[in-house]
Amino acid sequence: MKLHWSPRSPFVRKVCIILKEIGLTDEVERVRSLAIFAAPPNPDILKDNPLGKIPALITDDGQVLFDSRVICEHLIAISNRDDLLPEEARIKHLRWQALGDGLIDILLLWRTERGRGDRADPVILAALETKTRAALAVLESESGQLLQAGFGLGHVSVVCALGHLDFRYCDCGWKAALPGLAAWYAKIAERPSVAATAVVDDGAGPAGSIDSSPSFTFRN
Ligand SMILES: N[C@@H](CCC(=O)N[C@@H](CS)C(=O)NCC(=O)O)C(=O)O
Repeated sequence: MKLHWSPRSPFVRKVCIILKEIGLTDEVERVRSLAIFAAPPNPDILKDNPLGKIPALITDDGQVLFDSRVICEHLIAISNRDDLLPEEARIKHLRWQALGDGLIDILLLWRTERGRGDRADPVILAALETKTRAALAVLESESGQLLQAGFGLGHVSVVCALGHLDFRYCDCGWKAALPGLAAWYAKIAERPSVAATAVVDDGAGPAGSIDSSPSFTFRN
């Protein structure tokens, strides 16, 4: 299998966590693929994914799979790890996945908009901040359920969203403001598949030109 991959991408990390969980990490050739929303699409990615996004997985029988949701479901289906998306908790996990993935989308858009400097639209910036706070508030209110439920696809997505928040907004203070979620995150971060896939900035691409200092702070 071949995976369009980046050590910074929270969506790629979802796939990497599932690969670790099912023991297939070594079966995958990782291709460092630079995907930037506000730049011309990478032709190497476009060849496999017309949306120009990562992750995209090319399976051994030549299927090209995207996006992370489809790839994760495919990997779970070919493994014997039904517990990662159990029938009786399927909707619960898919909903958490929708929330985690949606939060990642918002955080990525927010950074892109801020990267426009003086041309950034204050209405868009404010809307993205409001949605970020709202999504995190829901996750805080559900942190007890996250803790109790067996580890699965929903957790994967939420932990990747929070990892991305830590990566790009490390000083925003969410852990002090959202103690239930922070406690769950600290526990899940010890899980081998989560620990082994921690986000790493390899410095590739023009990302350094975007101001990545936190633009918001949590207050209780
Ligand atoms: N819904 C997609 C989102 C993938 C995504 O947005 N990936 C980012 C990298 S983290 C990307 O490729 N961005 C480039 C672009 O949007 O053109 C998924 O779950 O895989």
